[in-house]
Amino acid sequence: MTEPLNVAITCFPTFGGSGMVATEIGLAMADRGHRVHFIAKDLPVRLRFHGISRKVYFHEVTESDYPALQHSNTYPIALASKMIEVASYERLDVLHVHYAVPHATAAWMAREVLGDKAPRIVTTLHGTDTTLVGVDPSYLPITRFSILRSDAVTTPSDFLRRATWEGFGIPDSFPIEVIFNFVDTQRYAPVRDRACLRVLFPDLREPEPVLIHVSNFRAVKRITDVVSIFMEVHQQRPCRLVMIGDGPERSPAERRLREAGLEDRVAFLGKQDRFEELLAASDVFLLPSEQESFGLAALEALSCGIPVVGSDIGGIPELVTPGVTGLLAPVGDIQAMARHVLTLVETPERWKGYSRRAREQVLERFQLGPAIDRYEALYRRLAAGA
Ligand code: GMT
Repeated sequence: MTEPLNVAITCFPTFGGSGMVATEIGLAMADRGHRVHFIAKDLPVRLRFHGISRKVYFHEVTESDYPALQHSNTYPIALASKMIEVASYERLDVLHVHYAVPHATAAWMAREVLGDKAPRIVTTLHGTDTTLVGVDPSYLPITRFSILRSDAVTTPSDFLRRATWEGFGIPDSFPIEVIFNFVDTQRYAPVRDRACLRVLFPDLREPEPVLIHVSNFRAVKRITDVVSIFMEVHQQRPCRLVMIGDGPERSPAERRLREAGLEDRVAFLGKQDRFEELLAASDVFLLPSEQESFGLAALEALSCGIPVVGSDIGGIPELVTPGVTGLLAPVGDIQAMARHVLTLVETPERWKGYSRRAREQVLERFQLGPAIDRYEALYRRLAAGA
Protein backbone atom coordinates (compact mmCIF):
# COMPACT_ATOMS: atom_id res chain seq x y z
CA MET A 1 0.00 0.00 0.00
CA THR A 2 1.29 3.50 -0.83
CA GLU A 3 1.94 5.83 2.10
CA PRO A 4 -0.51 8.71 2.68
CA LEU A 5 0.92 12.13 1.84
CA ASN A 6 1.07 15.17 4.09
CA VAL A 7 -0.14 18.12 2.05
CA ALA A 8 -0.70 21.80 2.84
CA ILE A 9 -2.94 24.02 0.76
CA THR A 10 -2.98 27.82 0.75
CA CYS A 11 -5.78 29.77 -0.88
CA PHE A 12 -7.96 32.82 -0.46
CA PRO A 13 -10.79 31.91 1.91
CA THR A 14 -13.41 34.07 0.22
CA PHE A 15 -16.09 33.24 -2.35
CA GLY A 16 -14.25 32.82 -5.63
CA GLY A 17 -13.21 30.08 -7.99
CA SER A 18 -9.61 29.68 -6.84
CA GLY A 19 -10.55 29.13 -3.19
CA MET A 20 -13.33 26.73 -4.16
CA VAL A 21 -11.06 24.64 -6.39
CA ALA A 22 -8.30 24.60 -3.74
CA THR A 23 -10.71 23.47 -1.02
CA GLU A 24 -12.27 20.75 -3.18
CA ILE A 25 -8.80 19.39 -4.03
CA GLY A 26 -7.90 19.29 -0.32
CA LEU A 27 -11.12 17.62 0.75
CA ALA A 28 -10.89 15.06 -2.06
CA MET A 29 -7.28 14.27 -1.06
CA ALA A 30 -8.42 13.80 2.55
CA ASP A 31 -11.15 11.41 1.32
CA ARG A 32 -8.35 9.42 -0.28
CA GLY A 33 -6.62 9.06 3.09
CA HIS A 34 -4.04 11.86 2.90
CA ARG A 35 -3.52 14.43 5.68
CA VAL A 36 -4.44 17.89 4.48
CA HIS A 37 -3.61 21.21 6.16
CA PHE A 38 -5.29 24.38 4.98
CA ILE A 39 -3.18 27.48 5.72
CA ALA A 40 -5.24 30.61 5.11
CA LYS A 41 -6.30 33.95 6.54
CA ASP A 42 -9.73 32.60 7.40
CA LEU A 43 -11.64 29.34 7.14
CA PRO A 44 -12.20 28.74 3.40
CA VAL A 45 -15.90 28.99 2.50
CA ARG A 46 -16.41 25.35 1.56
CA LEU A 47 -14.54 24.16 4.68
CA ARG A 48 -17.12 25.86 6.91
CA PHE A 49 -19.55 23.07 6.15
CA HIS A 50 -17.07 20.26 6.66
CA GLY A 51 -17.33 18.26 9.88
CA ILE A 52 -14.55 17.36 12.30
CA SER A 53 -11.97 15.01 10.83
CA ARG A 54 -8.51 13.57 11.64
CA LYS A 55 -7.49 14.18 8.03
CA VAL A 56 -8.35 17.87 7.58
CA TYR A 57 -6.70 20.67 9.59
CA PHE A 58 -7.02 24.43 9.42
CA HIS A 59 -4.18 26.81 10.38
CA GLU A 60 -5.15 30.46 10.59
CA VAL A 61 -2.71 33.12 9.44
CA THR A 62 -2.73 35.93 11.98
CA GLU A 63 -1.15 39.34 11.56
CA SER A 64 0.06 41.67 14.27
CA ASP A 65 -2.05 44.78 14.88
CA TYR A 66 0.97 46.72 16.19
CA PRO A 67 0.42 50.42 15.31
CA ALA A 68 3.80 50.79 13.56
CA LEU A 69 2.62 48.18 11.04
CA GLN A 70 -0.60 50.02 10.30
CA HIS A 71 0.51 51.03 6.82
CA SER A 72 2.20 47.82 5.87
CA ASN A 73 0.68 44.66 4.44
CA THR A 74 2.21 41.94 6.55
CA TYR A 75 0.03 39.10 5.19
CA PRO A 76 2.76 37.54 2.99
CA ILE A 77 5.22 37.46 5.91
CA ALA A 78 2.66 36.13 8.38
CA LEU A 79 1.65 33.50 5.83
CA ALA A 80 5.27 32.45 5.20
CA SER A 81 5.83 32.18 8.96
CA LYS A 82 2.77 29.97 9.35
CA MET A 83 3.94 27.81 6.42
CA ILE A 84 7.32 27.41 8.14
CA GLU A 85 5.66 26.48 11.44
CA VAL A 86 3.30 23.91 9.89
CA ALA A 87 5.98 22.43 7.61
CA SER A 88 8.38 22.06 10.55
CA TYR A 89 6.15 20.06 12.86
CA GLU A 90 3.95 18.31 10.30
CA ARG A 91 6.76 17.21 7.95
CA LEU A 92 4.85 18.27 4.88
CA ASP A 93 5.53 16.54 1.57
CA VAL A 94 3.89 19.16 -0.59
CA LEU A 95 2.78 22.78 -0.20
CA HIS A 96 0.20 23.62 -2.87
CA VAL A 97 -0.48 27.33 -3.24
CA HIS A 98 -3.39 28.73 -5.24
CA TYR A 99 -3.11 32.20 -6.81
CA ALA A 100 0.46 33.39 -7.28
CA VAL A 101 0.17 36.83 -5.66
CA PRO A 102 1.35 36.66 -2.92
CA HIS A 103 1.02 32.94 -2.20
CA ALA A 104 3.79 31.66 -4.48
CA THR A 105 6.11 34.29 -3.02
CA ALA A 106 5.25 33.37 0.57
CA ALA A 107 5.92 29.70 -0.30
CA TRP A 108 9.31 30.60 -1.76
CA MET A 109 10.19 32.63 1.39
CA ALA A 110 9.18 29.68 3.59
CA ARG A 111 11.31 27.32 1.55
CA GLU A 112 14.33 29.58 1.86
CA VAL A 113 14.01 29.39 5.65
CA LEU A 114 13.28 25.66 5.81
CA GLY A 115 16.19 24.60 3.60
CA ASP A 116 16.50 20.79 3.39
CA LYS A 117 13.29 20.32 5.37
CA ALA A 118 11.16 22.28 2.90
CA PRO A 119 8.19 20.62 1.22
CA ARG A 120 7.95 20.63 -2.58
CA ILE A 121 6.00 23.62 -3.88
CA VAL A 122 3.15 23.45 -6.37
CA THR A 123 1.74 26.75 -7.66
CA THR A 124 -1.64 26.78 -9.37
CA LEU A 125 -2.33 29.97 -11.29
CA HIS A 126 -5.98 30.89 -11.61
CA GLY A 127 -6.28 33.85 -13.96
CA THR A 128 -6.07 37.39 -12.70
CA ASP A 129 -2.86 36.45 -10.87
CA THR A 130 -1.35 36.22 -14.35
CA THR A 131 -3.51 38.38 -16.60
CA LEU A 132 -4.08 41.35 -14.28
CA VAL A 133 -2.35 41.48 -10.92
CA GLY A 134 0.79 39.39 -11.48
CA VAL A 135 1.88 41.28 -14.59
CA ASP A 136 1.28 44.66 -12.90
CA PRO A 137 4.79 46.17 -12.78
CA SER A 138 4.40 46.55 -8.98
CA TYR A 139 4.43 42.77 -8.61
CA LEU A 140 5.83 41.33 -11.84
CA PRO A 141 9.50 40.64 -10.98
CA ILE A 142 8.80 38.86 -7.69
CA THR A 143 5.78 36.97 -9.05
CA ARG A 144 7.73 35.79 -12.11
CA PHE A 145 10.61 34.71 -9.88
CA SER A 146 8.28 32.85 -7.48
CA ILE A 147 6.59 31.02 -10.36
CA LEU A 148 9.96 29.98 -11.77
CA ARG A 149 11.11 28.75 -8.35
CA SER A 150 8.03 26.53 -7.85
CA ASP A 151 8.69 22.80 -8.23
CA ALA A 152 5.58 22.48 -10.39
CA VAL A 153 3.16 24.97 -11.91
CA THR A 154 -0.35 24.20 -13.09
CA THR A 155 -3.09 26.19 -14.83
CA PRO A 156 -6.78 25.32 -15.31
CA SER A 157 -6.72 26.02 -19.05
CA ASP A 158 -4.44 26.01 -22.02
CA PHE A 159 -5.21 29.71 -22.47
CA LEU A 160 -3.77 30.53 -19.04
CA ARG A 161 -0.68 28.43 -19.68
CA ARG A 162 0.05 30.45 -22.84
CA ALA A 163 -0.80 33.74 -21.10
CA THR A 164 1.65 32.87 -18.31
CA TRP A 165 4.49 32.07 -20.69
CA GLU A 166 3.82 35.25 -22.65
CA GLY A 167 2.83 37.66 -19.83
CA PHE A 168 5.84 36.84 -17.66
CA GLY A 169 8.25 36.34 -20.55
CA ILE A 170 8.86 32.75 -19.45
CA PRO A 171 10.19 30.40 -22.17
CA ASP A 172 7.62 27.79 -23.20
CA SER A 173 10.21 25.11 -22.37
CA PHE A 174 9.34 25.86 -18.71
CA PRO A 175 6.80 23.14 -17.87
CA ILE A 176 3.29 24.22 -16.91
CA GLU A 177 0.78 21.40 -16.57
CA VAL A 178 -2.81 22.08 -17.60
CA ILE A 179 -5.25 20.43 -15.20
CA PHE A 180 -8.76 21.56 -16.05
CA ASN A 181 -10.95 22.72 -13.20
CA PHE A 182 -13.58 20.17 -12.32
CA VAL A 183 -17.07 19.93 -10.90
CA ASP A 184 -18.91 17.67 -8.50
CA THR A 185 -21.34 16.19 -11.03
CA GLN A 186 -23.55 14.70 -8.32
CA ARG A 187 -24.08 18.01 -6.62
CA TYR A 188 -24.43 19.92 -9.92
CA ALA A 189 -26.91 17.60 -11.61
CA PRO A 190 -29.64 18.20 -14.19
CA VAL A 191 -32.51 17.96 -11.71
CA ARG A 192 -35.01 20.37 -13.15
CA ASP A 193 -37.54 21.67 -10.65
CA ARG A 194 -38.85 25.19 -11.23
CA ALA A 195 -40.38 25.46 -7.71
CA CYS A 196 -37.33 27.41 -6.45
CA LEU A 197 -37.83 29.95 -9.26
CA ARG A 198 -41.47 30.43 -8.31
CA VAL A 199 -40.27 31.35 -4.81
CA LEU A 200 -38.26 34.19 -6.39
CA PHE A 201 -40.88 35.08 -9.01
CA PRO A 202 -44.37 34.07 -7.80
CA ASP A 203 -45.86 35.47 -11.04
CA LEU A 204 -43.54 33.46 -13.33
CA ARG A 205 -45.55 32.43 -16.38
CA GLU A 206 -44.25 29.26 -18.03
CA PRO A 207 -42.48 28.95 -20.38
CA GLU A 208 -40.91 32.30 -19.47
CA PRO A 209 -37.11 31.96 -19.89
CA VAL A 210 -34.93 32.44 -16.82
CA LEU A 211 -31.37 33.71 -17.30
CA ILE A 212 -28.81 33.34 -14.51
CA HIS A 213 -25.41 34.80 -13.67
CA VAL A 214 -23.00 33.96 -10.83
CA SER A 215 -19.80 35.90 -10.11
CA ASN A 216 -17.92 38.25 -7.80
CA PHE A 217 -19.45 41.27 -9.62
CA ARG A 218 -16.07 42.79 -10.45
CA ALA A 219 -15.45 44.95 -13.51
CA VAL A 220 -13.87 42.01 -15.37
CA LYS A 221 -17.27 40.21 -15.28
CA ARG A 222 -18.99 43.03 -17.25
CA ILE A 223 -22.12 43.05 -15.11
CA THR A 224 -23.44 45.94 -17.23
CA ASP A 225 -23.42 43.56 -20.19
CA VAL A 226 -25.32 40.93 -18.20
CA VAL A 227 -28.02 43.52 -17.55
CA SER A 228 -27.99 44.79 -21.15
CA ILE A 229 -28.32 41.26 -22.58
CA PHE A 230 -31.23 40.60 -20.24
CA MET A 231 -32.93 43.90 -21.21
CA GLU A 232 -32.43 43.19 -24.91
CA VAL A 233 -33.90 39.69 -24.64
CA HIS A 234 -36.74 40.98 -22.46
CA GLN A 235 -37.79 43.41 -25.21
CA GLN A 236 -38.26 40.49 -27.62
CA ARG A 237 -39.58 38.02 -25.13
CA PRO A 238 -40.43 38.59 -21.44
CA CYS A 239 -37.90 36.81 -19.26
CA ARG A 240 -36.33 36.83 -15.78
CA LEU A 241 -32.81 37.19 -14.44
CA VAL A 242 -31.26 35.64 -11.33
CA MET A 243 -28.06 37.32 -10.08
CA ILE A 244 -25.94 35.44 -7.52
CA GLY A 245 -22.87 36.97 -5.86
CA ASP A 246 -21.81 40.42 -4.76
CA GLY A 247 -19.17 43.02 -5.51
CA PRO A 248 -18.59 46.56 -6.72
CA GLU A 249 -20.74 46.31 -9.86
CA ARG A 250 -23.89 45.16 -8.10
CA SER A 251 -25.26 48.55 -6.99
CA PRO A 252 -25.01 50.24 -10.42
CA ALA A 253 -26.70 47.20 -11.99
CA GLU A 254 -29.55 47.25 -9.47
CA ARG A 255 -29.95 51.01 -9.96
CA ARG A 256 -30.18 50.65 -13.74
CA LEU A 257 -32.83 47.94 -13.49
CA ARG A 258 -34.85 50.00 -11.00
CA GLU A 259 -34.69 53.00 -13.32
CA ALA A 260 -35.93 50.82 -16.18
CA GLY A 261 -38.79 49.57 -13.96
CA LEU A 262 -37.57 45.99 -14.29
CA GLU A 263 -36.65 45.30 -10.67
CA ASP A 264 -39.47 42.77 -10.22
CA ARG A 265 -38.16 40.70 -13.08
CA VAL A 266 -34.69 40.36 -11.56
CA ALA A 267 -33.62 38.71 -8.30
CA PHE A 268 -30.31 39.78 -6.75
CA LEU A 269 -29.53 37.09 -4.19
CA GLY A 270 -26.08 38.21 -2.99
CA LYS A 271 -23.48 35.65 -1.94
CA GLN A 272 -24.82 32.12 -1.72
CA ASP A 273 -23.06 28.89 -0.91
CA ARG A 274 -25.60 26.51 -2.41
CA PHE A 275 -27.30 27.55 -5.62
CA GLU A 276 -27.23 24.37 -7.71
CA GLU A 277 -31.02 24.03 -7.51
CA LEU A 278 -31.42 27.49 -9.08
CA LEU A 279 -28.81 26.78 -11.74
CA ALA A 280 -30.52 23.54 -12.75
CA ALA A 281 -33.93 25.24 -12.88
CA SER A 282 -32.78 28.12 -15.12
CA ASP A 283 -32.53 28.19 -18.93
CA VAL A 284 -29.34 30.03 -19.89
CA PHE A 285 -26.18 30.93 -17.95
CA LEU A 286 -24.66 34.32 -18.91
CA LEU A 287 -20.89 34.90 -18.79
CA PRO A 288 -20.00 37.97 -20.91
CA SER A 289 -16.65 38.51 -19.10
CA GLU A 290 -13.83 40.71 -20.31
CA GLN A 291 -11.38 38.02 -19.27
CA GLU A 292 -11.81 34.53 -17.86
CA SER A 293 -9.06 31.95 -17.44
CA PHE A 294 -11.67 29.21 -17.09
CA GLY A 295 -15.15 30.14 -15.80
CA LEU A 296 -15.93 27.72 -12.99
CA ALA A 297 -19.52 28.91 -12.52
CA ALA A 298 -20.19 28.24 -16.22
CA LEU A 299 -18.88 24.70 -15.74
CA GLU A 300 -21.28 24.23 -12.81
CA ALA A 301 -24.12 25.41 -15.06
CA LEU A 302 -23.11 23.02 -17.87
CA SER A 303 -23.00 20.18 -15.35
CA CYS A 304 -26.63 21.00 -14.49
CA GLY A 305 -27.44 20.83 -18.22
CA ILE A 306 -27.71 24.61 -18.64
CA PRO A 307 -26.25 26.03 -21.88
CA VAL A 308 -23.92 29.02 -21.62
CA VAL A 309 -23.97 32.28 -23.58
CA GLY A 310 -20.80 34.30 -23.11
CA SER A 311 -17.71 35.87 -24.58
CA ASP A 312 -15.29 33.91 -26.71
CA ILE A 313 -12.22 34.89 -24.71
CA GLY A 314 -9.65 33.26 -22.44
CA GLY A 315 -10.41 29.72 -21.38
CA ILE A 316 -14.18 29.92 -21.98
CA PRO A 317 -14.02 28.16 -25.40
CA GLU A 318 -12.15 25.30 -23.71
CA LEU A 319 -15.22 24.42 -21.65
CA VAL A 320 -18.07 25.78 -23.77
CA THR A 321 -18.18 24.25 -27.24
CA PRO A 322 -19.89 26.84 -29.47
CA GLY A 323 -22.94 25.47 -31.26
CA VAL A 324 -22.82 22.33 -29.09
CA THR A 325 -23.07 23.28 -25.39
CA GLY A 326 -23.45 27.06 -25.68
CA LEU A 327 -23.00 30.08 -27.92
CA LEU A 328 -20.18 32.64 -27.72
CA ALA A 329 -19.59 36.14 -29.14
CA PRO A 330 -16.87 38.79 -29.00
CA VAL A 331 -16.55 40.67 -25.69
CA GLY A 332 -19.13 43.45 -25.50
CA ASP A 333 -21.27 42.22 -28.41
CA ILE A 334 -24.56 42.49 -26.54
CA GLN A 335 -26.74 42.16 -29.63
CA ALA A 336 -25.09 38.87 -30.62
CA MET A 337 -25.33 37.48 -27.08
CA ALA A 338 -29.01 38.47 -26.82
CA ARG A 339 -29.65 36.76 -30.18
CA HIS A 340 -27.87 33.66 -28.89
CA VAL A 341 -30.10 33.56 -25.81
CA LEU A 342 -33.21 33.85 -28.00
CA THR A 343 -31.90 31.12 -30.33
CA LEU A 344 -31.55 28.79 -27.36
CA VAL A 345 -34.85 29.49 -25.65
CA GLU A 346 -37.11 29.82 -28.70
CA THR A 347 -36.99 26.16 -29.71
CA PRO A 348 -37.42 23.70 -26.83
CA GLU A 349 -35.95 20.84 -28.91
CA ARG A 350 -32.83 22.86 -29.64
CA TRP A 351 -32.47 23.80 -25.95
CA LYS A 352 -32.81 20.14 -24.96
CA GLY A 353 -30.01 19.17 -27.38
CA TYR A 354 -27.67 21.78 -25.90
CA SER A 355 -28.64 20.74 -22.39
CA ARG A 356 -28.02 17.02 -23.01
CA ARG A 357 -24.67 17.62 -24.70
CA ALA A 358 -23.58 20.04 -21.95
CA ARG A 359 -24.04 17.36 -19.33
CA GLU A 360 -22.41 14.69 -21.53
CA GLN A 361 -19.29 16.82 -22.14
CA VAL A 362 -18.94 17.60 -18.44
CA LEU A 363 -19.15 13.89 -17.59
CA GLU A 364 -16.52 13.13 -20.25
CA ARG A 365 -14.03 15.91 -19.50
CA PHE A 366 -14.54 17.69 -16.19
CA GLN A 367 -15.24 15.15 -13.47
CA LEU A 368 -13.67 15.58 -10.04
CA GLY A 369 -12.12 12.08 -9.81
CA PRO A 370 -9.81 12.25 -12.87
CA ALA A 371 -8.68 15.79 -11.92
CA ILE A 372 -7.78 14.65 -8.40
CA ASP A 373 -5.93 11.66 -9.92
CA ARG A 374 -3.76 14.20 -11.80
CA TYR A 375 -3.03 16.29 -8.67
CA GLU A 376 -2.34 13.19 -6.60
CA ALA A 377 0.07 11.83 -9.24
CA LEU A 378 1.81 15.21 -9.34
CA TYR A 379 2.16 15.31 -5.54
CA ARG A 380 3.54 11.74 -5.50
CA ARG A 381 6.03 12.51 -8.26
CA LEU A 382 7.30 15.53 -6.34
CA ALA A 383 7.33 13.74 -2.97
CA ALA A 384 9.41 10.97 -4.58
CA GLY A 385 11.96 13.64 -5.54
CA ALA A 386 11.19 13.93 -9.25
O1 GMT B 1 -13.20 35.29 -11.38
C1 GMT B 1 -12.61 35.87 -10.49
O2 GMT B 1 -12.35 37.06 -10.52
C2 GMT B 1 -12.14 35.09 -9.29
C3 GMT B 1 -10.92 34.29 -9.64
C4 GMT B 1 -10.36 33.60 -8.43
O3 GMT B 1 -9.17 33.71 -8.22
O4 GMT B 1 -11.08 32.92 -7.71
O5 GMT B 1 -11.30 33.36 -10.65
C5 GMT B 1 -10.28 32.84 -11.44
O6 GMT B 1 -10.08 31.48 -11.07
C6 GMT B 1 -11.20 30.62 -11.30
C7 GMT B 1 -10.85 29.22 -10.81
O7 GMT B 1 -9.75 28.69 -11.49
C8 GMT B 1 -11.55 30.62 -12.80
O8 GMT B 1 -12.69 29.82 -13.02
C9 GMT B 1 -11.86 32.06 -13.26
O9 GMT B 1 -12.07 32.06 -14.66
C10 GMT B 1 -10.69 32.97 -12.93
N1 GMT B 1 -11.08 34.36 -13.20
C11 GMT B 1 -10.54 35.09 -14.18
O10 GMT B 1 -9.68 34.67 -14.93
C12 GMT B 1 -11.08 36.46 -14.33
